[in-house]
Amino acid sequence: KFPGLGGCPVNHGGNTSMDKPVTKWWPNALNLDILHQHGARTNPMDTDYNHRDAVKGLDYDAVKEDLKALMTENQDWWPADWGHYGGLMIRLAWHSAGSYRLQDGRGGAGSGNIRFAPLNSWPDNASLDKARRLLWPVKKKYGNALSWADLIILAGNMAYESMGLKTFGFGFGREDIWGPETDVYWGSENEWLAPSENRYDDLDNASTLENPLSAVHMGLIYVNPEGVNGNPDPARTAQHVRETFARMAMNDEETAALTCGGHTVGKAHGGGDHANIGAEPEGCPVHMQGFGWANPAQSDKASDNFTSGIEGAWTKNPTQWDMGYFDYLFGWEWELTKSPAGANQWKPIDMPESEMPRDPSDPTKGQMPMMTDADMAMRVDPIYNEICQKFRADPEYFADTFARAWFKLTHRDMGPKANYYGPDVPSEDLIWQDVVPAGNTDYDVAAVKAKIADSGLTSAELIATAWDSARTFRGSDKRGGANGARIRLAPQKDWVGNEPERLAKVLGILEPIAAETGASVADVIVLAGNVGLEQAIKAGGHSVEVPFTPGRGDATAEQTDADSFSVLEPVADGFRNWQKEAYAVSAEEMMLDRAQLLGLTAAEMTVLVGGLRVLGTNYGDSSYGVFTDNVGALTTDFFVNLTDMAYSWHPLDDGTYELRDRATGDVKWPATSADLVFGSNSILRAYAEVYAQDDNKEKFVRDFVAAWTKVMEADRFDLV
Ligand code: HEB
Repeated sequence: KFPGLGGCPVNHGGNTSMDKPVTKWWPNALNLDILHQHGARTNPMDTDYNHRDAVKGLDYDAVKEDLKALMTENQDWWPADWGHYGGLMIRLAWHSAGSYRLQDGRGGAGSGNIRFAPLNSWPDNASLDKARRLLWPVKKKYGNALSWADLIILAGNMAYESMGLKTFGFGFGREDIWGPETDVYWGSENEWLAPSENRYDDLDNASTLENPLSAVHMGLIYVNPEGVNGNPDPARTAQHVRETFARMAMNDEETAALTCGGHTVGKAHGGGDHANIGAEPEGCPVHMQGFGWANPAQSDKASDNFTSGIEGAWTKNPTQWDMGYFDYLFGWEWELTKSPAGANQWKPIDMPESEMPRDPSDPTKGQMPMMTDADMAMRVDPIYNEICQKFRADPEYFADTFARAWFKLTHRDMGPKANYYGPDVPSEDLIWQDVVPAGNTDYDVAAVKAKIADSGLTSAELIATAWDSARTFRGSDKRGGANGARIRLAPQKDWVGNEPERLAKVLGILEPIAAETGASVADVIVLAGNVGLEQAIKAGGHSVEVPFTPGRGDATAEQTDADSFSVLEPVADGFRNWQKEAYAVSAEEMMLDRAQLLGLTAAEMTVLVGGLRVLGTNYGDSSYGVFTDNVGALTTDFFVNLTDMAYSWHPLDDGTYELRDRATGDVKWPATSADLVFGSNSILRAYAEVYAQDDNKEKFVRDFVAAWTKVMEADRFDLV
């Protein structure tokens, strides 16, 4: 032993737990880790694993049969209510899908993220670990062909089918991730279910909920079932139901269908005492094996299951798809009461035992049904009430509206229909799928390029237009992008960020070229970018070809749900050094967010920004960050000059910066923080240095072209 080396002899120099990240000292640094999630290092599948191909090998009918059978195979460690797990499986599917939010497309069922923190441990997801353990034998049996993400939604569908609802369809295509998503902002609170005031400007105005959040509390999927901040008031709750569901792209009718159809089956679990319930899966001691919310009062009787603290079923026959929800909601008067666990809920006045649903573990006994405050909102809110009356009068209409809304809920984050596979994919096109018709591939690409080159448009105009058409893509829900050429339709053509005048001029020239050559406008816009880029590469002294794959289609206005496109509007674009107005969030954070949605790595973001600056494609032709005297040539000048100690850097009062000649003090170039961050952030600087190096001039061009092509093709789901 070396003298002086006392203390613990065990080597624990590895930073092995989450409480002391090495970067904790600088909490304001950019979190570039969000660009590097779910890589080859986390994925245990073989490198040639292809989910689409794997699904082809699945015995789909057998999976469906196994799932239906599982619904009624009781397990003593989590007994089935009335011998049927359908309600639980539907809640699992709904909570997986329900984390989706329209504003940034994040959340949703598409990745199996509910297996990981924080979602696996959200208070609102209590007991859903039981549902996944019940599904495990099916996952184990069908293996790689059946992702958890697909399985969870399919289980919800099979639950409904086994209870008598004809579902609208099912698409495979959700590939699992293997660790927590690090990019999703779920709110700033440090306390589960912290008061809603934290995330609203004005709690009486539901629309003031902080964007892009779509739940009223940290750790919840939507609204508090007991009322706003736990205070029952169905009319007030209705406003929050409306807002939170709108934030996942659901209108009033879909919202009412989902809520009523969801609670047509299953029950709430609150027979015990919340205080005795153990830790959530992520917080459990090792011997709990991630089996959370341990309940000391649990027996082999389903009536002991504890989840939300609310207790009771919503209908008389909670294992059947029927109209029972409306029969209760409108057939009885309701009064406020408390569950055995002390939760606020509503109870029917003077309901005889014969009218009640059965006790979940004893069919000889009736059990008092209940409504949550959110259910009462369906009755009390005039709009929801009217919709419910329509449903009540027309059970087929209710079933169809529900089935469609359920399909949308469980598939919306998968993007266009090209991403679904399997025999149950519905053939009907749905407006929210952002339909793009198949495009022509049979035209003379070289001839189109020649016409573009002769059009008189500058390379900067060509490149900026192509970029603008593609940059709306977001991998979160696979919406946006160049395919469909929706940039020529309302609302996109009028977005300030698209420079409507320049756009109209460019499209006025490109659209006739498309018409003459048989290429789609979408293809011509991307090709135009490539033509501009090839000119700039040549001007920079290199010859690198920009790849192109024809086949994009042109969507029509009828195929475009204009309202739901407003969320794709860029309010800032660090790649074109622009923001619509001043925001509380920094320009570089917004750039990072966009890069993450585009699926870029930090190196790709770096090479794209540095390249686009010298191409002269800044918004409004501004000179921020254009660190070159040779605008329009694709060179490494941005990086060379950013890292050159010949210049000094100076903040100005308006929030922008200047690079000055260190010797003379002369102002050389203006800059924004979205430029300077590539020199100040040590990680980005490392990439900037790579591209400033003398030996990487050509690598820079190749890397730029690769990243450019990745963005242009991010939405080419048809290319698989
Ligand atoms: Fe629901 C359950 C709430 C919506 C489906 N929910 C439940 C509960 C609660 C609630 C609290 C109980 C849990 C326990 O277990 O305890 N929800 C709610 C709210 C809302 C809702 C607040 C908003 C309005 N849901 C919903 C939807 C759906 C649903 C949308 C679908 C579609 N839920 C459901 C189900 C259930 C529930 C199925 C049952 C579960 C069992 O059975 O387990």
